[in-house]
Amino acid sequence: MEHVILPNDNYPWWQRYQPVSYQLYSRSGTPEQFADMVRRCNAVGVRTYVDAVINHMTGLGRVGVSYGGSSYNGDAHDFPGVPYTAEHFTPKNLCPSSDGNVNNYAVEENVRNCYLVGLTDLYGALDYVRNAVAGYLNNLVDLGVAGIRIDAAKHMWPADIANMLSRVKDLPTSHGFPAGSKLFVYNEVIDRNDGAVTVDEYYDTGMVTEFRYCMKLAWGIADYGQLGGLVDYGWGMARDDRAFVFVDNHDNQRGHGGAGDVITHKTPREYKQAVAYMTAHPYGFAQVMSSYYFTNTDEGPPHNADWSTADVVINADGSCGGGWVCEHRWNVIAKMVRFRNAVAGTAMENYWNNGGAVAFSRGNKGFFAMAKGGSMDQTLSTGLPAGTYCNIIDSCATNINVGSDGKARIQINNYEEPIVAICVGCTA
Ligand code: AAO
Repeated sequence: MEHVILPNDNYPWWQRYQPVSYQLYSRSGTPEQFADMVRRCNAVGVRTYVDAVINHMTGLGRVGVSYGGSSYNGDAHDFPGVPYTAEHFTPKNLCPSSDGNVNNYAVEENVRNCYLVGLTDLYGALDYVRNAVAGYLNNLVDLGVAGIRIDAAKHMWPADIANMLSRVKDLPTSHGFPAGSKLFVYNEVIDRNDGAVTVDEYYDTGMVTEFRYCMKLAWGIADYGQLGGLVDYGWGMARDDRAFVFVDNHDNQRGHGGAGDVITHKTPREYKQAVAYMTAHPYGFAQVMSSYYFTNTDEGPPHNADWSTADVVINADGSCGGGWVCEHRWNVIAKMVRFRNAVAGTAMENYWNNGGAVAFSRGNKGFFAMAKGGSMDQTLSTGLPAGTYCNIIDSCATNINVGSDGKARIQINNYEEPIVAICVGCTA
């Protein structure tokens, strides 16, 4: 959507989190360009989901005109592009903090009725606001968008989100969705057992971000012995069918929300192991991150001379250039997505972990092994039917023979990509 433009801060990435209107103009282009992208992606089976910022509008003090021509004035709560005026923002008397900002995560009303880092908080209880947000979401649905991330859902009342979503229509069959398909929704709720708001409150409005997972996975990659305890329901981690998991996200990879103990593309060897373990493991709905390189944590994406977002450069070998990391194109990560799809719906079995290497099967469809130091040699139960399989990670350069007892000798000798993944029906 249209958002603030901040030249004095060199157009930081977080401009986008200060909405001005629901017109689809942004630093990435025009509504027509967006609609064209979504249409072309749907045509080749790639779905689009949108980061929907519906908790708030711009920060206080932000004044200007956005990409589509809509003006904004944060202090006056004036956003004619929607339009929203002062009456559409959460009444001050509902926020229990002294300065009007979120400053006490132990108090539910503070988290949900106050201004998150000074961002003007929409009053989601109003029919007018619910309708305006639903209008935005329905426009996305009409264009063929398949899902949304609800930004700062933690700062919205679940009942308000539920009401907004109840006004959203089914996905259009004209874009290839089966009749009756619903918008895919995940709620951004940072819950690290340290506040009044917990992820389970959002199970009725979609999936929930599981930030404890980033931290526990980082601990596990540092010390394989801890990988066995990755999912800890005693810790309040989200139900398996609601958990939205990821190794890192755009905030915690650069020290914003929920940072600390997170593995990122900046340590590629560890990152590949973390993504491999996440994609091999059955817990939750897994998101693969795709980033751009940065040195300054406010720095926006690669840009053109006018600061609009630059195109992604695709090199001859399929990797990205021009400042784009494209983790999703890294060999291990792309291959492990194939593995995850091949074993979908199966349980984790035959779990084995000696503190330096880990292995498990996924039903009778796949088997995964990973060695922290780069090498292992173990005979293990694979859960697979007898036969010859090949390691998809090294593009089938090595074969693995599973005997009639389901066991196989698993050897790893690869420092950079110390992973074996075999699956029924998988080839190079
Ligand atoms: C910018 C400027 C501000 C200015 C504001 C308004 O930086 O100085 O006041 O504009 O003019 C992004 C940027 C912000 C930026 C904003 C708007 O990150 O810097 O502000 O755009 O342009 C909380 C929220 C969570 C939020 C996160 C950043 O709960 O929803 O803060 N994430 C989303 C987006 C994010 C975006 C926004 C929301 C706003 O993903 O990119 O902001 O649209 C605790 C709490 C968390 C809380 C964090 C950070 O977390 O539990 O709920 O997240 O603190 O305040 C340990 C703890 C963990 C703790 C964490 C702190 O890990 O275990 O619980 O430390 O990092």
